[in-house]
Amino acid sequence: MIKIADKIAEAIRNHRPIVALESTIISHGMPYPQNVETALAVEEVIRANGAIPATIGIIDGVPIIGMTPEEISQFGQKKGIEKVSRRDLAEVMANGKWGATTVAATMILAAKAGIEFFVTGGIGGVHRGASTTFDVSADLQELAKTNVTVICAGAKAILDLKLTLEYLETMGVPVYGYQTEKLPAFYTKDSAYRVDKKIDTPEEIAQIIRVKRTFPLDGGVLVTNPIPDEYSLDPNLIEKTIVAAVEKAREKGINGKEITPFLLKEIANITEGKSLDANIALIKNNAALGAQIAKAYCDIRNKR
Ligand code: PSU
Ligand code: MN
Repeated sequence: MIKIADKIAEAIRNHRPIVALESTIISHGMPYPQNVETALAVEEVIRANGAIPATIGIIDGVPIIGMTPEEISQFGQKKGIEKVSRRDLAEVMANGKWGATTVAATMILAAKAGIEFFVTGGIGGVHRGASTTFDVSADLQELAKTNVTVICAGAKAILDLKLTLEYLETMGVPVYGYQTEKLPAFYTKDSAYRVDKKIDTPEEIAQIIRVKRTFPLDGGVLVTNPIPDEYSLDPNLIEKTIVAAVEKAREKGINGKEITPFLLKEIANITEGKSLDANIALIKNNAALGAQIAKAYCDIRNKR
């Protein structure tokens, strides 16, 4: 029921390092044409760092593992593509629709294809005000149960980072900081919160994942990678922007799956594109690290 591109299928057979990429960031996370340019550039960064990229999305009801550049380009321009998380997967497939996969849905499809690493910008989490709205992204549940390592720049401060960390701890998901002890907050290098452990090299992360997988201990791993210094935005400005965006969403009564894309667009508008530049820079940065971790992991596994 899924289509794996020939190149990816061959790489899986030969135990080569593969890095999955999501498609919600293309259709809902960035405007055209930056979305397509970024998606293709991120694939290039992964190749340059010794791994094979596999962008995942749903076309005419079929999950594609390893979209072609043409498919990515169509994805970035087509209007009305549905955002697909775990809940939406079967319906979109059954009805032959196009679907943009979130972190949760991309993890599911990657795992089914046998891909163990996945790079994105930011994960979903526990939203501000979740004690009354109950808005907790399905990404967190997926990290709890699906055997994929997700490399990201932390979570946007549109979320309640403290509650997000508590939730991940409860669900048994380790949160590692790449060369940092503080949880990166997407647009900013750090936050007030500590990660579970600082890790300094891709090899060190690969060793831990190797133990987790051979033991085995089910579930995901979260690697958080700070945005490069030169792109890091002013934390006060970001906080003000986010408070304004969250307030506007509340006034407009936006909720459910619409809220994250709405907040992302609002923030891009308020910061006049600065947030978009930051977003592009951090995902490329994550792609390099993700490829290095995938490669280090394959080196360990293939040695035995
Ligand atoms: N956070 C970002 N950029 C994104 C997303 C989250 O900074 O593009 C997307 C991802 O695809 C993530 C999804 O999996 O939003 C989470 O949506 P929700 O909160 O509805 O689960
Ligand atoms: Mn939600």
